[in-house]
Amino acid sequence: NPEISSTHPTFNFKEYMKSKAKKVNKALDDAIPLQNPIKIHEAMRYSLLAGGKRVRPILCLAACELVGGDEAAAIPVACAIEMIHTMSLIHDDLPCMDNDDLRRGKPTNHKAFDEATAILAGDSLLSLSFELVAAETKNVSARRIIRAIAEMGSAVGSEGLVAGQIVDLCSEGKELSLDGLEYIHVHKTSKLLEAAVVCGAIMGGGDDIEIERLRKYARFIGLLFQVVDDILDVTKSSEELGKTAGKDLVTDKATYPKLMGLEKAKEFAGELVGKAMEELSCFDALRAAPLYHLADYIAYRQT
Ligand code: GRG
Repeated sequence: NPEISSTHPTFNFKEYMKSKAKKVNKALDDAIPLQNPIKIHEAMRYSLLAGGKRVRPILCLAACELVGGDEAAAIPVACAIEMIHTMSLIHDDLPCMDNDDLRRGKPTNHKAFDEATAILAGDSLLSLSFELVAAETKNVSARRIIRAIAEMGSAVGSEGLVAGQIVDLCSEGKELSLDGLEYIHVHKTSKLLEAAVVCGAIMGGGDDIEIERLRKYARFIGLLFQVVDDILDVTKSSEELGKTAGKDLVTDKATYPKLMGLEKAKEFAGELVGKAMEELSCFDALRAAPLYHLADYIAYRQT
């Protein structure tokens, strides 16, 4: 999108993403040494270091720096959020859930290892995420660390990811309304993106007004992420099939294009990216450039 690049001509988004992802990958690698018992640490590292886009930890670091914090203060929580995300992917792929064979271009954890190991790898990533924030966060007050830990907990539990997953599982084979679909996405996707941004702002020393504005920004981009995912599913499979109707228009799964039509879904995505960017307007434009670009990237990505 050339519009967003002309707003911040000095900011190189591609380089920014590359350098932040490199730092995150190094910190994740260091956080889990290949120690005894080898099998569990191998399984944790297998999925964690499998090369995701690292959108959540990058959002976390960007929010920390936007409110004037030092990136180092948010590295442990950024890694923790990626660990929670990876845990949710491992568990989501299990035979008792989505039963998927491939993730991040590789066999899923339970295929590469076995089901029991995959469950345990997820459990230990979740546990380590909280330990890391409590034990490794430096130069941040205990109050702020505790506040971030509470955010993480509510994002994962029965009011967060787990809520989205259980409602998703229970609605299989049933007709979903637009509100029902939004509930699932807000919980399965937005909650963790929200925790990433909010925890970054907490560690960076943000005040309550800044934190709440960034929370709203994250909610909009979380929903945006899913609406765009649904649109890409339709447009990609249409291209592949050389037809006008894509995969989601012919399967049972509820999606935005299916419930509101492709054009309206695209309009909705446009509205969400606008609303997300509006939440950034009170911040210094240059400092907020990474978060503007991240919203833009989520809206206009092709994969
Ligand atoms: C067991 C406590 C506990 C919780 C897990 C399984 C589950 C509950 C929740 C499912 C959450 C889930 C799989 C949500 C989908 C999230 C999503 C949008 C994934 C894709 O994210 P990307 O595109 O992936 O950022 P990469 O691979 O790039 O990181």
